[in-house]
Amino acid sequence: MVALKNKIVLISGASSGIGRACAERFAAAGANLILLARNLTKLNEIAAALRSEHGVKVMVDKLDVRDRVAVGALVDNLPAEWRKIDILVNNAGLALGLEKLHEGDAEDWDVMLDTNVKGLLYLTRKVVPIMIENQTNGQVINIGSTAGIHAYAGGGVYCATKAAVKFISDGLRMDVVDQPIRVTNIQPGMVETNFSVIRFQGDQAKADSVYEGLQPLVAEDIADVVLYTAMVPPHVQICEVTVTPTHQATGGVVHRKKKE
Ligand code: 8X3
Repeated sequence: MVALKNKIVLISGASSGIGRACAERFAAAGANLILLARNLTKLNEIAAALRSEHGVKVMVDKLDVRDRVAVGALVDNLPAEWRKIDILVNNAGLALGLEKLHEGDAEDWDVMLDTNVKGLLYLTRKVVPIMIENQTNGQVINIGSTAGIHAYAGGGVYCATKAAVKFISDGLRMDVVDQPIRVTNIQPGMVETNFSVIRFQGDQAKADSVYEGLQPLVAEDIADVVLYTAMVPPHVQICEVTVTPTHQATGGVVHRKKKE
């Protein structure tokens, strides 16, 4: 396995959930981190904790990946010591609403498509050329979803964004096949983070009901898979990983324990 000490890992959406758990796992492995998210206060707190706990270097920046100009400026203005990005974790993403498509909110669609698809594209477009320039076994690790494999009712647009992540990953893998760069799409099923709370605009009871009667994954379960993916030898490419809780077979096929 490859040591991650002193590697540079850029993580989008790093202030919570899977992104934050990835930051913790990579820091524990000795990697230096560029953490990006909209919430700079949270990022600063996380960075301070990781620096003191693991002695790694952490750079933070406020970034909304939907802002193409800001993404470009951030990458273009990275100090030289931070420019040699080894691993890009495209994690920023969200689901909004669970209405029927014909009753859905077009503004929610814009946010999901702009963040999950276009934001991922903007960052990838800026970072992959650096990896090619450096020829240092770069890795792009995208956080897709089981929602990108099977659609579910009320999730049409969200599922479409995650299907896009799958096909962007597959297309990029072909485009860099002549380069020492690996591309991975990790497709988690149900992970209990703030994902459902955000989807239901802060309605905690509704969010809790998503995971009722089964043990969902936690963010660290996915971060462990991300870390493993980042540690395989340079001749190994993990193309796709699907991870679900034991009692979730596919998107909608779940077994829930009945309440006593
Ligand atoms: C999250 C998986 O099934 O909750 O991407 O949409 S699901």
